[in-house]
Amino acid sequence: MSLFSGERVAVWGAARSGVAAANLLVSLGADVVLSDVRAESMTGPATGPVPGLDPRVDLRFGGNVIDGARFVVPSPGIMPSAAVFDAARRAGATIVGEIELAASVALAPIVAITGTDGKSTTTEMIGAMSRASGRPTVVAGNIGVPLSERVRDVGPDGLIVAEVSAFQLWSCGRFRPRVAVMTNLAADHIDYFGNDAAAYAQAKARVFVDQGEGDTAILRADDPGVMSMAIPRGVRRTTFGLLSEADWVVDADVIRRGREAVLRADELRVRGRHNLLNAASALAAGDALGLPFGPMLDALRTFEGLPHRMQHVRRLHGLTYIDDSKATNPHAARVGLLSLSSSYVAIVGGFDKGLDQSELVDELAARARAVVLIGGTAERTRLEIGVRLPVRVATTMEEAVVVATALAREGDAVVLSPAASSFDLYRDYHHRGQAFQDAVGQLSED
Ligand code: UMA
Repeated sequence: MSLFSGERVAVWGAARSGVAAANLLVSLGADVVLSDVRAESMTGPATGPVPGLDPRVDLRFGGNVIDGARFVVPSPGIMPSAAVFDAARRAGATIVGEIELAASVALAPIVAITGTDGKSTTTEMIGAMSRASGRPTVVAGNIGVPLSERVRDVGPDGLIVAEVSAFQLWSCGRFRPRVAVMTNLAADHIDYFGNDAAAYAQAKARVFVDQGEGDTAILRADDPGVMSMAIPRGVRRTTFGLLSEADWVVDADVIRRGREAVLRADELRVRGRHNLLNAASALAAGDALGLPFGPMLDALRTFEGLPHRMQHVRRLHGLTYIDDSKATNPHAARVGLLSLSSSYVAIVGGFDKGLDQSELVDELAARARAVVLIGGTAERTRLEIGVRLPVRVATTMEEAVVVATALAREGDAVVLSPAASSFDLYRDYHHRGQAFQDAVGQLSED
């Protein structure tokens, strides 16, 4: 019987995670109230206010409610500083993270992938390796499909590959993945954590806290922030990265396990050293999970990369258009730009999370032909770049693409490399990437 059977549970946020959590809880016999700060009139479809919601859920709008609940499951988009958390604690309710809830009913082992950059690619790589080995596989979590929605789709012979974000981890009381991968730790989302970078790092490190005997922690060897995270006694530590003493070493153009070369960069369809690092951590995870080596390598060799992650969009008049909308922080944007072999014009900007962009600006100054700025970070970035290279400001994506095209020279790439969240102008990074691809599609052949 589940911990939640017969209990009153409040779920906050009636979007993807909240609906999936509410449905799962109802199926476990909980009495569920789902609430959202939105006004009811802002939801819409004729099918009902929240599509896909179990009719047994008590749905409320206009604020997040506790309403006598013993447990509260918040959506990841709700900031830890929200006053309603204090109210819940005062009322004696226990906060349960959505992934913690999902994991509590999982029959298959969970591999959790977190870190600042490369989470989604590594998650999809592990998913592909698991499928290639014939194992029933679920890929879910921050990647877009809530874990609560998919967690019961595989039995004990399967594997659950979960991308987990700091937004999802901080609220977890107990979450024990069989294998946890920490891709890296760079500055991101500090606004969400009340401008406290340590709180962000602590939320990430939460992925290891409940691990124990028989579990594995996969750590980026050349990232001091990752290597200083506390790993519980009995957990096997496996390292990957650019250091020769790592268990899985990424050299200039090859992944080695100790001294033995296992995969060359030119065998992969995805480019750049960051993708070799993603592949090395995926191999380390697959190995820890007992996946067979041959299918793992086959899956990596045919892996096409993710939409909106250095995605090749079009070639036109000697220019290559690339969509890196998924680069939602300066670190990820810089890594994408570093993987380009040509000169480029970058379209940069979005919602300002207040992150340090100095390394990105140095890369732009060193190698970009010009920069086109959009969104909330535009003015700050313009000041930081100064007179080091040509800078234009655009108000729409269409304008940004036209201006970037005019500034580029034959052989250049034109890259959407936002280095910021999309929330000021777009629903999410998919929506922003699609806007870029549509604008590129509208450029005339003549
Ligand atoms: N809301 C409240 N109270 C509040 C604030 C918001 O009720 O105080 C309501 C909003 O009105 C809205 C709902 O909560 O209806 C939004 O919830 P949400 O933002 O958690 O959105 P979901 O659709 O549930 O999406 C979440 C993740 N979103 C965030 O972390 C912001 C998705 O990650 C994830 O794919 C999805 O769950 C499924 O697991 C997106 C993301 O941007 C991709 N993640 C960040 C990132 O990758 O950088 C962490």
